Amino acid sequence: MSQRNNQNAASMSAARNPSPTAPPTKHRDGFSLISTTPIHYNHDLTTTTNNPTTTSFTDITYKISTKDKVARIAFNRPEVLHAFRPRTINEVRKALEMAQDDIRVSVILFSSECVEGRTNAFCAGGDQSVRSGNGGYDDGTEAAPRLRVLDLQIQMRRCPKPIIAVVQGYAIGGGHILHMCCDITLASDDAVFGQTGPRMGSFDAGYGSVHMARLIGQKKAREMWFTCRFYDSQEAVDMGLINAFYPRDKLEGEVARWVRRIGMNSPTAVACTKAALNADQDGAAGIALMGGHLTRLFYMSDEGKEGRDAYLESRAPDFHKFPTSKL
Ligand code: S0N
Repeated sequence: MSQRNNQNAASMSAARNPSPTAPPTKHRDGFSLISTTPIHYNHDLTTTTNNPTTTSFTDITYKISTKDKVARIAFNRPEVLHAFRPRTINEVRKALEMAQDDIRVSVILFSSECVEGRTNAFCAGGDQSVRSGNGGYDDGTEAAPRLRVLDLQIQMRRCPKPIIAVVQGYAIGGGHILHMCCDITLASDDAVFGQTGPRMGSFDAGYGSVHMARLIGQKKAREMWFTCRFYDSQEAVDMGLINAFYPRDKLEGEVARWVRRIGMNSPTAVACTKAALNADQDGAAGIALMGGHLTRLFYMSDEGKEGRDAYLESRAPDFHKFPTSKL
């Protein structure tokens, strides 16, 4: 077994070897034992060369690591601080669908390709240069000016796999909202977070407002939107806007640690927890998603299978002979 696998296994068994005299310590969670070796992406699905199912992506990169069970979707428009146009959003939606359906993937990273000589950014929001005469976002790829960023936000909420935003530099406007829609945000120490809508003549009356208030509280959300101030990584952690930040040169390894730990945990438990945490904000659609997980598990139970078998065998079902039916 490799040193990395040894470390990862040790991190899981750390919680299973209690000493009768050891003082309690948070390090018993084994998190610090997990390898921080950067993730190696063995499949680059950005272009059709490696991915016959799609047209090539131009505005994003899309890679997966089968070893670490992770997909990485990254904005790739550094010349505009990764601002998104309609094409960009549609590519992210496609890649997210691929990652969601890929049984080799347990965790999804949402990031950006930072390059030397350019200001770092996760995403500077909607690309203002493709705003058409009537004000809408129009890059010629849709039949009408249309930016499906709200559809993307909902897709991210409905994705059963955890999505981690990896933020370097600016996360501004609609880019800031996308990191908030991720389940977890990890940032570099040079990250900057903010909304600009009221300064630019726009706003997000959906998750960009209500989910933000759930994250950082009503007063702070109103401050962020009404003043359009920017906040650094420390301020973002302090207000609950992000989970953690690291020095830039350590970020990749620390992200790998989070990915590996989440990837070791029960996918069903993680998916059901995500659905439950979203359900109170997402109304009937959120409850339906939670119900979908329950139904999937029920179909696989003895009780669920008895209904199918009885129908196929033309007999009355006996649901009461199974331990799971004793409520
Ligand atoms: C981030 C800022 C402060 C960085 O300033 P800095 O370091 O001085 O860099 P710049 O020289 O300004 O930028 C470098 C190059 O990048 C281009 N650029 C930057 N941002 C954009 C952008 N958003 N669109 C197009 N180009 C951008 C610059 O022009 C520059 O290019 P060159 O080198 O050629 O001059 C600073 O860049 C800044 O303030 N940027 C604007 C950030 C902003 O206001 N973003 C919000 C835009 N609006 C939205 O996101 C709303 C859209 C949206 O998501 C939405 C739409 C419909 C329905 C719902 C939503 C929703 O919000 O959910």
